[in-house]
Amino acid sequence: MTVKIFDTPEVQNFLRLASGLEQDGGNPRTKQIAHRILSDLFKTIEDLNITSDEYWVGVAYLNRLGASSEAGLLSPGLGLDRFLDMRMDAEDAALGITDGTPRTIEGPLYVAGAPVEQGYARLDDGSDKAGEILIMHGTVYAADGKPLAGAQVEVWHANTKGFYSHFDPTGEQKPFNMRRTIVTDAQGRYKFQSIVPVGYGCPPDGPTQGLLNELGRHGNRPAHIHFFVTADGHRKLTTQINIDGDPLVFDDFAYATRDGLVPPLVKHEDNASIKAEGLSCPFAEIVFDIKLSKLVNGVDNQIVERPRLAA
Ligand code: MBD
Ligand code: FE
Repeated sequence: MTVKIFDTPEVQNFLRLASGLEQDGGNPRTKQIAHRILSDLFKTIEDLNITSDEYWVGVAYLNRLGASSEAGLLSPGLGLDRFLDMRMDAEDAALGITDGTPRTIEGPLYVAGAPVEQGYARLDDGSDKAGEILIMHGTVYAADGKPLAGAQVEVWHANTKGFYSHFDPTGEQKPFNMRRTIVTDAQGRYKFQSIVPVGYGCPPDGPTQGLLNELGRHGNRPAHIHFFVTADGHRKLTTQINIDGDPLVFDDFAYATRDGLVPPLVKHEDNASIKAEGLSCPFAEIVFDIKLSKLVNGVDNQIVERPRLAA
């Protein structure tokens, strides 16, 4: 049976009541958002004739999502992180801000407090024996095109199992393994040695993968490396590069791949190159320059504050 009650004064008044709009106190912005989301949900229930059984499946799902701390994982999986980026890109376009390295999503696995190094850092502790050595370097440029000395390049990535330190279910990684803050040298350069990461997969038995299964979607990301880049007078850049050649480069469950963020990965097997890096075996090299954008009317108009783990 299909009944239509959403547009009745009774239901419309009820929505205002449940959202606190008929009360003093509370937070007006929260009331506004709650009223809109609740209204859209009521309407969805009515339009799609969602049954009570289906509804309670959803409530149980939310409890599982929270209990497993996967809300920050489902969010990029459903494209919400990407949508927030699309909105920031559109804002930039409206302001005429078009150059600079493209932003892409932060993801849920950053940890504040990584060791700080000058110019160069070794990111991995050598314990991941399956790893191919990676040398990555580049120059950070100011909005005026000049190299930026003293910029902070925060970098974090997964190991060869696709696991991040501080979130590794095997417990194998030491704190801050494959996480560093590198301060650019006098020529604006950063450089690090690490291992080539492997792509991330959602926990197979978790609620995020569970919903993706219902949608007929996979929950995998191509191999990638995350960056925050900050410098005086500039907006913080949140971005990632993908490892070129990963079959999922343009099939990322979190939709973070962007043109300009898939730099070539060059394999070096000749002795001269190996020696020049002070290494003793073949390695992969990625060169990636970064260009920041300047503050807007003196402020970072797109800084994102969110709860983040600090260790
Ligand atoms: C990741 O490593 C990641 O970067 C994102 C966006 C989601 C899940 C795992
Ligand atoms: Fe990641």
